[in-house]
Amino acid sequence: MIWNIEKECMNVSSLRALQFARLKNLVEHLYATVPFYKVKFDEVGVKPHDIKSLKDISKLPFTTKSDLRETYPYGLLAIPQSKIVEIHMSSGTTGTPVVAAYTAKDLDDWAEGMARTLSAAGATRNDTVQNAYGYGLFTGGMGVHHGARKLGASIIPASSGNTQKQLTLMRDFKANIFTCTPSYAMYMAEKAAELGIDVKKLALRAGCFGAEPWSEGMRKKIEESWNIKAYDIYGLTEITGPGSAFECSEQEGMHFNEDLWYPEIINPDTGEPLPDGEKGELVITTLTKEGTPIIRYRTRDITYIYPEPCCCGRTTRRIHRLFGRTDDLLIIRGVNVFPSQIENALVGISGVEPNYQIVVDRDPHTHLDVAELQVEVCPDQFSDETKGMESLRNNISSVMKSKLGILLKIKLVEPKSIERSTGKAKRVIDNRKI
Ligand code: DLL
Repeated sequence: MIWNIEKECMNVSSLRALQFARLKNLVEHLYATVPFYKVKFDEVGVKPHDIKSLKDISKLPFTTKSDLRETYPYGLLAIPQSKIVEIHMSSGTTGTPVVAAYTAKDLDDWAEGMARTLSAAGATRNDTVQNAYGYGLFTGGMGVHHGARKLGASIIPASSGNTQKQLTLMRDFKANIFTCTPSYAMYMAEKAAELGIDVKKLALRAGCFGAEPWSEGMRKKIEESWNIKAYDIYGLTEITGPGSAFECSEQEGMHFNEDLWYPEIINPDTGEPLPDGEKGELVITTLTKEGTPIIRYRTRDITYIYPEPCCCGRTTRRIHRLFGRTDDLLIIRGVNVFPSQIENALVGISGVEPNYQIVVDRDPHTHLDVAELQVEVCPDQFSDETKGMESLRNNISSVMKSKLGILLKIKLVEPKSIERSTGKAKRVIDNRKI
């Protein structure tokens, strides 16, 4: 269902006019009020009056993660601090955290993006949404929460973890929609089977999954295990958390809420803008954000924008399911591979679970990369019999070779031995960087 027909199905030229008006406002405001942006604009010699059309956005400088880190905590605030009502942050596991500060109006826009997302997955005010994204500084929990409030649904703010209780809540409160990372959805299904709970008999119809890379193969697996429709949803702390883009019932790419957040695709090596249909790095500008607005944020996420409109009736452009992040790209002996490609190949192989980890090392003598794919064998297939395990290993190796073009060392591991995640799963251990 379409939550906001006026905005989501807007005539394209009116949408472009709205985006331009918002961009112009933003640029003028930031140049006048945020010293960080004034310096950046002056460095590239661009003034607000140079932005005469939407296309001129490409004249503006990019903002990067290190810019955000260097201005921690409040260097990008574009409004008096007294107007800030909520603060979120990235986990900061790889350095200084990145801060996003919201005014009441920003929260309303975020809720709008998330209400559109939930509505597209079929949620209505009569439904119960069980939210198993983590609550706290992470944007997943609160983002879905604000959106479900706006939608008028009943929310179970379960947060992540406590899996047995999650399943009890789902059953007792007859949740219709649930939200969490795809890897947690898989883990929950596994736990339910252990506890003898048939999740297919629950009242669930759909789930909104995101916050980490996942594949079409994984979608099918989740849909089958739970007997639901599984929707891909996208967002990031720096821009707004979940709600930036979402799938509709066509499940053919994610509609970008582009009246609020403007997407571009650029060549990650040159920074040149790419036309719709071409794959590159997603760059996002917040068009209405008051607290910590961002111009041309380099997400490092790789995707393309569909050149043709969706048949659902929405006019907002769609981004393709994410291929991966520029910083997650594994270059193994010169071949480029994203972890989600490995996952997609893996889910088609019988006898193994889609629980995996890739360990990459560099041989100290040959200086060549060595990648080991650790895969869990299904409980009913696991045995001490070497022959059976050997043929499974060979099968995985040849599927990887033919689908990805790389030779991986395959290590079969015991069922349930790879650590489960209730949030974002860690799929890659790259020892080359250490
Ligand atoms: O993960 C926001 C979010 C929460 C999105 C809940 C969807 C659902 P961060 O922790 O800042 O924010 O991580 C953002 O996660 O740049 C992508 O690399 C990745 N990501 C998010 N959604 C998807 C997705 C949240 N659907 C980073 N597919 C982004 C693949 C995703 N990767």
